[in-house]
Amino acid sequence: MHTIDFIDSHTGGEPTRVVLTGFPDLGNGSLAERRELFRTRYDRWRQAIACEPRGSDTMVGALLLPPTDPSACAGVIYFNNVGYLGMCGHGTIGLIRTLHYLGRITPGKHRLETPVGMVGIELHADGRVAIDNVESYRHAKDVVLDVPGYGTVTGDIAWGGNWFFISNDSPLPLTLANQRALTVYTEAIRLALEAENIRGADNGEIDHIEINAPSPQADADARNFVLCPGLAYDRSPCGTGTSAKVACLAADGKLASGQVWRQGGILGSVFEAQYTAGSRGVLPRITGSAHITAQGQLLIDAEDDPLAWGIGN
Ligand code: PYC
Repeated sequence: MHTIDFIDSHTGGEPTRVVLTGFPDLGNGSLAERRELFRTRYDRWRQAIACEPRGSDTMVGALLLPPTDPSACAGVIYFNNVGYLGMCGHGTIGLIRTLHYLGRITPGKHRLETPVGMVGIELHADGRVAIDNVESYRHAKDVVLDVPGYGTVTGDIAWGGNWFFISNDSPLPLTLANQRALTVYTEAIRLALEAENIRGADNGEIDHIEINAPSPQADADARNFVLCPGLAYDRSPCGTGTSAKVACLAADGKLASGQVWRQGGILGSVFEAQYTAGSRGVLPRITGSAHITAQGQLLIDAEDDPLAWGIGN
């Protein structure tokens, strides 16, 4: 029987499962190297932790690891029901909240090592977490897609720690009641990008689709609907998606350095974003809060349980 200690939290409704102990040794390489080892040798552990019956298609796992750079408070590899994420904004807010809950960090400034680079963190005394995300930039503007069943859809391609296609075109209002239809729509966009072999700057797969609309709530500047790689919608406003969005707003001259952008998600939860100029795009700061929801031990009965390693896709 394998045992894995974990803590769950949610950030604006989107869950994060921090894996504390019980994972196979991934060595001392860079986070990118350890993620590759995770992917090639231990992928079934991802499935066991993130997929049903222990997880779900919304679950983002955060494997807590020692950093290579001692100035970082931790290293992390994010994963979900279908694979691995470069960075994860809501997951980082959940992870920092978890480290605070465990008494491992106190309010103040910290650094977190991820496979796509070092991320600055500020844990506020009231529990809010600000992330100085990786440099974010727009790669392509006004990309026109022919999306079967929907017609022409125009959007930008931007990096915020993951690759995003960001559009204001929606056949329906962005409400929770429409989430199934919005999921089908955004999946059709993803398939159209794939069919036309449209990819990110580094040939990276554009595996997040973000639709934006004017906000129906007074405390946000816009509302989004974000389709994640595992085909679940992000319950939060999506930290990396907000970073990519801010990069596009900055590139269009619609958001000045230091100005606050309040990004609402489909549940009405809000992330605050602002940026300073970077060499290629913007250096975004995303602020949000998370809440602890569970602490426990996952059990993997590899001898006896035919679904011990989870239900993969
Ligand atoms: O908050 O960056 C994010 C994120 C990515 C996928 C789900 N949430």
